[in-house]
Amino acid sequence: MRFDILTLFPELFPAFLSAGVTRRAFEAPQGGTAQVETRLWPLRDHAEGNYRRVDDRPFGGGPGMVMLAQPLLRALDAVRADQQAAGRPATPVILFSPAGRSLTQERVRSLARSDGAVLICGRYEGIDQRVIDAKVDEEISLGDFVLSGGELPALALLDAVARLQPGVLNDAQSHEQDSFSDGLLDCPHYSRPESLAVHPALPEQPVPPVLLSGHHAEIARWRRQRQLELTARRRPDLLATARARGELTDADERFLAGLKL
Ligand code: 9WO
Repeated sequence: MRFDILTLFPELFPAFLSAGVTRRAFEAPQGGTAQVETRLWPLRDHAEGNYRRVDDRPFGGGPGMVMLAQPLLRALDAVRADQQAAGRPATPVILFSPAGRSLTQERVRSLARSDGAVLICGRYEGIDQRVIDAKVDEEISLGDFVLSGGELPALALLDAVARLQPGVLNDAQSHEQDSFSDGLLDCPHYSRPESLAVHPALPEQPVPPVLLSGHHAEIARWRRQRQLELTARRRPDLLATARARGELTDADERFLAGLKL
């Protein structure tokens, strides 16, 4: 799969793509191709004139600048020509914007099984609307907040896709990477030491004893119950969805019925 990334700031990407467990997905093995190929398309390379302008003032006036349409259109043409020349399929064009639909793990899973996408990272006050109307297939939001550019959302999407590639998470985790696919929030995690001084004036904080018991069935039950409790308290909407999808067992329902929220 291939992600073509249109950005004014290509230098933001390499450090992220070469760090952590996802690096395995982004880096090509000797003489091979990466599971998640990324190609950066620096938009300034597609700007015209000695000044290589990529922004201009908004028609109608007002503060800030607008990202010019023409460098974006030329870069998109270059991506399509590259896809055609390589015999690769044309992939959907995605723009990151608070006006888009919220990114979900379901959309991440579908992208992780796809041929990839063309990611447009906007800057300034926004991109010329005519590019969105003519070329953008999908607008994706990460939430109701505003950033100064679409690069971080693009990296977030790439990270979410990369961790679903075979071999990125270990096999023990590979069912757990689906811990969102059972639609519930994750359980809490603990490690050494067994008793932790969090502050001199407070008693030491022990790990929940069941986790030290060695009773694997009890540990699994405790974890499931913490997932159910946390999801019921914080995200009752997710619990309702899991229930509607038939993902809650009778034991889950009995536990939830006994919870005082
Ligand atoms: C900004 C914006 C604000 C309110 C309603 C719609 C909007 N669209 C954009 C937009 O496309 N902005 C461009 C990308 C240019 C300015 C920086 N950009 C951006 C993307 N800021 N914040 C995001 C973003 C993307 C996904 N999820 C959260 C925020």
